[in-house]
Amino acid sequence: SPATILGYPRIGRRRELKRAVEALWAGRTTTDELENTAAELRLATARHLVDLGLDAGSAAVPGSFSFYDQVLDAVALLGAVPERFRDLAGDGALSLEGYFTLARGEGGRPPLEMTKWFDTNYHYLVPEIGPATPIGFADDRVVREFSELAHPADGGQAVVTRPALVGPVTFLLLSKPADGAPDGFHPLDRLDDVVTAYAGLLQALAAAGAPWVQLDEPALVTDLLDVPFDEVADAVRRAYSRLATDLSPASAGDGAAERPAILVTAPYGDLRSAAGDGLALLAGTDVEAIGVDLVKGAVPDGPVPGLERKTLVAGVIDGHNIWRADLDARLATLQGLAALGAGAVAVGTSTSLLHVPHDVADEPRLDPGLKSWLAFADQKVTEVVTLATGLAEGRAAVAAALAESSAAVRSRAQAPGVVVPEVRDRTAALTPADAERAPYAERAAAQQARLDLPPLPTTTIGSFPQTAEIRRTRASWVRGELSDAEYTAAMRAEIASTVALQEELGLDVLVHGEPERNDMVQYFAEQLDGFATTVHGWVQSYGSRCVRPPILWGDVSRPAPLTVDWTAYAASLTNKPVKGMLTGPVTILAWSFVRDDLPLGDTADQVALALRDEVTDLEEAGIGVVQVDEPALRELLPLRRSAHAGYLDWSVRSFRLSTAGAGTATQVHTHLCYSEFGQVIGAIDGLDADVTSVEAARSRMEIVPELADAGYARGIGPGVYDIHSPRVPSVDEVTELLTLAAKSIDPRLLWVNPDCGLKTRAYAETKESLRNLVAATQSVRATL
Ligand code: THG
Ligand code: ZN
Repeated sequence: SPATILGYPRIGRRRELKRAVEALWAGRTTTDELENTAAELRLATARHLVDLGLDAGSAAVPGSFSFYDQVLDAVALLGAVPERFRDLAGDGALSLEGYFTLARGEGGRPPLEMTKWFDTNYHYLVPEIGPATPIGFADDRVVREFSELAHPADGGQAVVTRPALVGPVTFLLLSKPADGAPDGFHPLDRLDDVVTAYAGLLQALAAAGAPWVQLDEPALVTDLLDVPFDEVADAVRRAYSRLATDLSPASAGDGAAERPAILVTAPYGDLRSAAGDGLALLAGTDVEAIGVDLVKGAVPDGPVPGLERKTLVAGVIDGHNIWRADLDARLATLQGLAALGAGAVAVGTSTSLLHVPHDVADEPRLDPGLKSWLAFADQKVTEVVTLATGLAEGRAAVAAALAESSAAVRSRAQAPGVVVPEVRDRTAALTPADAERAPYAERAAAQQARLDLPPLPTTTIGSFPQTAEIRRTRASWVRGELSDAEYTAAMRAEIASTVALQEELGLDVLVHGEPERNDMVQYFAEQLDGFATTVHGWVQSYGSRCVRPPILWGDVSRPAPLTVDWTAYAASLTNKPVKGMLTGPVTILAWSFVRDDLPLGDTADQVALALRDEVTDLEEAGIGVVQVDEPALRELLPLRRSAHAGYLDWSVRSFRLSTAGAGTATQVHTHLCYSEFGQVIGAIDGLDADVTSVEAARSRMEIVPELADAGYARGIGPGVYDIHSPRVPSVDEVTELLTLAAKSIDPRLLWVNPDCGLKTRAYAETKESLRNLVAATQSVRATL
């Protein structure tokens, strides 16, 4: 039985691609050099996957490379370039530089918008499609990448890959209408053009000798794209009837193949929903193989008509998390699939391995016990290969590997720290009252009496610019070149200068600036029991940017205060209120690898209680304002609507648990970003924070009336300037936005702050922008 994976990390084991791409952007290399580096990386990766056991000759190795993003790759393939960038696509195809310009913008031309990819921490670029957007088979990069590995120039091991692309239906469902598109236009209206272009690509791949192509259609597992299932189903039937039925397949055997065999995958969830059955839909097309996610999804236990003519690629190995699989159980699942009546079963991953780091063996500092429970991308390839052998040849053929896997699963279940009775007792004893604070009116009065803030109080979201010097200082401390005392002194100096700057600017609620934090989740994970962090466990977040998600492996508790010293130091330097800064439980889970042996809601409660103790300690240190950030509240929203209520219940409860220990006179803030609030607007109110700051500048405050309509009537800080670019907003601009916001909500509830933290900004523009923010606030205050 064949083994395959749906995709492999492309950033490189030591982030080679990140470095090469950023070197081009910095002008240190040429596009030719970057193309060479990328080609070497692709060849080495393909051969590495063959060494790990994937077949070299039968398209088991996916061609899943991307310079930046797979959705942007589809834009380039189609030449679907937005009007403002049209000059970059001479005869239809974008140059590599043009490709990066779409991703990064240039001068007055904003880049494509970036947004979350399904329920992951990966971000894709949103295509802009209108009635007149050019769409064709504009770029044969995919074919060249196939040929380069099938006929390597060095004469070494050839690898017949399976080019993996975003499918035509998902591409259009993730697109937004281009500026100027008429009302009622939907990108899906361009399906026929996109399919014609994909048909051209498939013909070119067939001519180059590609036996298989992979088209990813995760749009089939979500209800969140606001297109009814019937319309999606119609699009899938039309697309695959043209690609699979109308083009003659390789298997026709008459030597006139117009296309490779087609694998359509549906990663990230369940194909079946209340609205319709995506598995039956795909089984009714003429594609040769269907990839299903058997980690997040399930399949029926009886025959599916049409499947007898297809291969089912059973995604039994989790591409989105890092736990070593229980191979015995997985093999049983695979054997049970016989009831479906598929023509053949292949073993695969549930999603691309893009979301996990390369190799556990690269983590010498991880505890050996923990290490034995983990599978990163390379270990997952081995798991897939083992299961395929077991399925084909029987359990006995892989008995040793099964035994080893079972032993790891058992050792994990029994290991100290995985279940900590005191932690379990504490969550078991929770009652609804633990998530309740006094009524808002009472809190607001007590907080105003304590803080004595002016109308339209000004503040920032928490982080101040992370200068190269701050990063260097932290790095030398981590390497042991700087003593703890030297490090503390350096951070305190930074905090002192940040506090002085805020006083000089005239801000009302100050922050310490977070110079000591690397990442807003990793910083907490490094200090909490139950988490481990990695050295090389980088995962692509967007473009060349990566994160190292911590591993949440055991019951969570807080051995010592996390932030109190830094915050209290800042407070000692000023008479103004200083806001303590914490990351909320949902975001800590969303940006970590979470355990699979405890419901997420239970884990969230454990994290919430650790944070709750931190809030208490901050209060005891005299801190009167505490912000608990939840930028990822929307990210974990389940893809199926039927699961929303359950998710919102535990996520909101855990946030409230983390904050409800605060006294009535302590002001609780929260911060949310990434604008897509629509689907969680009720939950924002449910968080019961005294003040909520949100990203709003680019959407011109439209969230303010939306929140007001949803009944939100506590403090609200709609961001008045976009921190994602170095542009300094003028006093007039900020004044206008504030005036606009004050029209749709009681001005007494309004706060003034930037859209998000200032970590990625430089001091020059930060100072100027905040100065304008304060000036605008003063002029609007005068009108109240
Ligand atoms: N932390 C984590 N996840 C996130 C964000 C975060 N997901 C959403 C959003 N923020 C993604 N944004 C970024 C922004 C910057 C970087 C990564 C994700 C980044 N990374 C550095 C890099 O790749 O060069 C490495 C970081 C480091 O040196 O520690 O700049 O804030 N978890
Ligand atoms: Zn933010």
